[in-house]
Amino acid sequence: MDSESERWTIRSKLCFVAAGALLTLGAASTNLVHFALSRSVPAADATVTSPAEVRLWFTEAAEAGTVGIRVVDPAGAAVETADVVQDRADTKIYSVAVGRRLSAGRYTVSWRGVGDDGHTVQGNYAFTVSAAQ
Ligand SMILES: [Cu+2]
Repeated sequence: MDSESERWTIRSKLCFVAAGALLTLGAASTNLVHFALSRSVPAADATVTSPAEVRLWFTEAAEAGTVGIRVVDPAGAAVETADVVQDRADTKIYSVAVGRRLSAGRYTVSWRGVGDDGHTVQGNYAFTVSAAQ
């Protein structure tokens, strides 16, 4: 784990701890819901043909320049992707074009971003590229 991801992890944990404390105090409101992933294409755990892009819908627009999207192949190697693009019509949507046709197997998408509360949030999910294409 490089120091960059370590920092994400530590900050995310702090974020969850802070939110837990606030919820305990009965201060729950939608403002306390962190920046999060709401939907994706390919969807989590979906089986698809090789996607031309990975598109993520977040619960809010992230702070400028903070969204990272990485795709990792079944062997654990990074798949080459283009720069992250924020959708102009819906600023909560971010995508990356996939640089090559993906062979069959299970791929992991790792994402991160900084929301309104200034906390870095990260997550990951997997999808499968089918052999029959
Ligand atoms: Cu937070």
